[in-house]
Amino acid sequence: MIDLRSDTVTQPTEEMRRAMAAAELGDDVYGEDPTVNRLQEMAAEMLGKEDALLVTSGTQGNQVSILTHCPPGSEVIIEEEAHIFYYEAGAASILAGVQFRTLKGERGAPEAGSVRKAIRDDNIHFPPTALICLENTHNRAGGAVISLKRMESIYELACEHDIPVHLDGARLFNASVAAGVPAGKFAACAHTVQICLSKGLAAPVGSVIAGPRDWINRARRWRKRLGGGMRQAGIIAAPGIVALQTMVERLAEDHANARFFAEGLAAIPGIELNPELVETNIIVAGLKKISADDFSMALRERGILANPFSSRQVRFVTHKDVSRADLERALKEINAILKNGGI
Ligand code: TLP
Repeated sequence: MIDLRSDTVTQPTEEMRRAMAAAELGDDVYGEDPTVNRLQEMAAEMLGKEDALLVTSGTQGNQVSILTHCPPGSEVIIEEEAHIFYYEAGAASILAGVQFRTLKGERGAPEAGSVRKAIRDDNIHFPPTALICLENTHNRAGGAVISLKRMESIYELACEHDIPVHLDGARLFNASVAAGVPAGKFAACAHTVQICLSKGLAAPVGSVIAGPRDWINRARRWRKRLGGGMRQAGIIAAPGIVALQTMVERLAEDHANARFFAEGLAAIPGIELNPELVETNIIVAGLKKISADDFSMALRERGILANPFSSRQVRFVTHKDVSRADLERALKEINAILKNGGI
């Protein structure tokens, strides 16, 4: 199977497996796991934040962040297709008791002007605005990179209004490598940030949230409440360290492969796609004559996995476990499927 459903499917490297076996461990609920502590220090430094915290997943990292930032009954400003709003099963409304104010984005990025308009005045009728969320790269915008300039303008505005910014940086290193901007520069446009170790960086489990020290201390209690206080978690942190040390620059290969694949797809009649818009490792292709469900099923029969993205769109994600040769084969199969008038 050529698995293009997500970069979450990546297998850990041999070095990661060795690091897991050799990891020095302790009970992390007591703060005594030296490997977890090392990962947290490393992530905080890379992101230019005071402190960091290992969490079980990107979703847990985002939710712990919202819980730590927002009182119940407050409002979160967010782009309308952001993962936190679109794909986290309504967690923030159940857990934190917040409501979302969604904004239209331009390739995932709301305009600073629309963010300004969405910030609530102090009025007894209104929920107070407690948080602004950004996502970089933006998943449903096809892995689009939100420019540093756009992030800076939103951050500046948020600071003027004393509202914190949380960055869902599940794929922040993809943005960093694609834009040639250090991750810390993007992270500097947010008070808190979540990064995933288990996507393109290929660690098996885990995310890290980073921010001010007192905020991380409060977040640690929320993580505990959600059952995310893990014990000998160095087993998970060890491959995370290898991921941060060895897998970041490699993301450029995924981006080059994605562009190659997008160009191949765009040349196939029946596919609608502008390869120039593929900036990182996510490709969203439009289908002219077949539904996404039927197309995904036909792909599966030919040994290729991809996720439907909407009724007429399919998402492909490149990662370390798909090669250029795999993508060439996938293009041949897709050509054959669409030549047969669909199936
Ligand atoms: N995204 C997954 C699915 O949930 C859609 C994927 O395959 O892309 N933020 C962003 C921007 C994400 O893309 C994801 C995962 C998360 C957060 C959540 O991370 P996990 O899966 O670790 O909870």
